[in-house]
Amino acid sequence: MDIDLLTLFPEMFAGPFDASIIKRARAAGIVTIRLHNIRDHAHDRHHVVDDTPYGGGDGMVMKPEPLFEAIESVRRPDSHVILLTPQGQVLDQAAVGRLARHPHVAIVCGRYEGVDERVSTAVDEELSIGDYVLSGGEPAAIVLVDAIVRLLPGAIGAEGGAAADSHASGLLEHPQYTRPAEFRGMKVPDVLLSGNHQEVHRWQRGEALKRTLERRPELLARAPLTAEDREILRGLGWAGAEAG
Ligand code: 6GU
Repeated sequence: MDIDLLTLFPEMFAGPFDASIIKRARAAGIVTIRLHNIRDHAHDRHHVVDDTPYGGGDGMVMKPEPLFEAIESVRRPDSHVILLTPQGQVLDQAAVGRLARHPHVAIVCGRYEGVDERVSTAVDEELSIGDYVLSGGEPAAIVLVDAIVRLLPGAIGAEGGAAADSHASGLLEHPQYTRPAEFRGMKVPDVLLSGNHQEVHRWQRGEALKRTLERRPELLARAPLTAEDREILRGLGWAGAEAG
């Protein structure tokens, strides 16, 4: 996959893209990440990329010309262009999975108090990473690139590793333990030491369901649930069996 990032602060990406899974995926040629400074597409003497808002109000707005030109400089017939803005649809794992299938993704990082509305006509999609305010789209781009890259074939060592993670199943993940079997009086559940794989699997599914019901019950409405899952959830006091 090719990823082009359009930003006023390319230096913000140096650390995150040079460590761990993204670093290895880049070294292995699984993903190519290119950084572009939007300011390079401002052609006035001072390379101005923002201006005051029509209608007044606080702060500055990103001008359309440098953004259009920056997008046009990376766009290909197979591109999917994303504008990161708090006004976008909220990212979830299903959207990440969809994005990971595009051969080329270009990501525009919004800044200041906003982006000229006409820029929405130059992109395919507007995304946010959650209902809170960041100073700009750059941290959101790091989140988005990480979530995409780990889904690319070969990016994670163990086959199917990414598929088993939290949210891939539509549920939160079951609790995890490693050695020692007892730590400061806290014991690893006996079933995990039993060696009975069927029992372990049943326990893990039950814990995933219980944890999701307790912490994120709204996820259950959209999670693919078996009849047995629904039976377990009813036993835990779930009221959504008929609705889901
Ligand atoms: Cl994409 N941008 C900004 N500025 N804030 C955000 C966001 C994006 N997603 C959540 N908050």
